[in-house]
Amino acid sequence: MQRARSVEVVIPIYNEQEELADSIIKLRSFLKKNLKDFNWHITIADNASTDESLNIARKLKSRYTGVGFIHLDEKGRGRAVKKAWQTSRADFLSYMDVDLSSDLRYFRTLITALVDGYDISIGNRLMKGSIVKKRPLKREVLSRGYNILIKLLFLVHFSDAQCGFKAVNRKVADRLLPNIKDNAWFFDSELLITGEKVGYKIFQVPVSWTDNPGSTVRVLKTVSGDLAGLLRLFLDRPWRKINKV
Ligand SMILES: Nc1nc2c(ncn2[C@@H]2O[C@H](COP(=O)(O)OP(=O)(O)O)[C@@H](O)[C@H]2O)c(=O)[nH]1
Ligand SMILES: [Mg+2]
Repeated sequence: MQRARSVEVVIPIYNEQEELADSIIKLRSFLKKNLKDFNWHITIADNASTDESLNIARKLKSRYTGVGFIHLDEKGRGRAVKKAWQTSRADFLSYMDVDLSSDLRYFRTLITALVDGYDISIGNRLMKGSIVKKRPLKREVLSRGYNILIKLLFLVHFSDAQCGFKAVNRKVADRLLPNIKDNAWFFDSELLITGEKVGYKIFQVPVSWTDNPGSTVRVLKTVSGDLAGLLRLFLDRPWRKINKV
């Protein structure tokens, strides 16, 4: 019999003491029920939380099988996802936001796309078939504008760089990830732009997204980080130096 393939589900967190336990319990029972044919594991990836998050993560690890955590001192969601993916030996590496804004029922599709040969699989809130609830107009407009800019600058085909619901295969984790420089919010965009340019195949899943009002995103700071990141990629064109195989 073929060995069951393994999936790492990373939950990056920063000061999430309110939501962390409920989300992990919900996610774990979802995986138990819907990913029986995979060896799954959850990693809570905390950096720099100053609330009770780390203690809660510790308790969750000791109480539930299949749950672990890592802790980093420096902030940055990209840093946390990168470290957790690079530490894991799973066949497929995924991450999702702790607020479970993207409905879990799309998670299986995200992973089976990789089983079917895609290299990167992403949730998409802007494509036909997606459902978006309670998203503030400002975030919606910024998101659409940002993704149009990416298309114009880099002539790529994916259309939602920033949805917190993504997965990659082992090859991407081993070969592409070490070349991704951003450690904060631009990490996702850099991974996708560079990935597509290098020739990795990207699958997009239209998701059902319910916005969570407790955002950790500082919009202006994030926008300026994103624009600086786009400029860096546009000038450096790092994909020219990356070998896919
Ligand atoms: N590890 C880590 N996670 C972070 C950091 N900043 C935000 N996050 C997590 O990133 C996810 C998305 O954040 P959220 O505030 O929901 O973003 P929004 O939905 O775009 O407003 C959540 O799980 C946050 O806890 C950080 O510095 N480090
Ligand atoms: Mg959110």
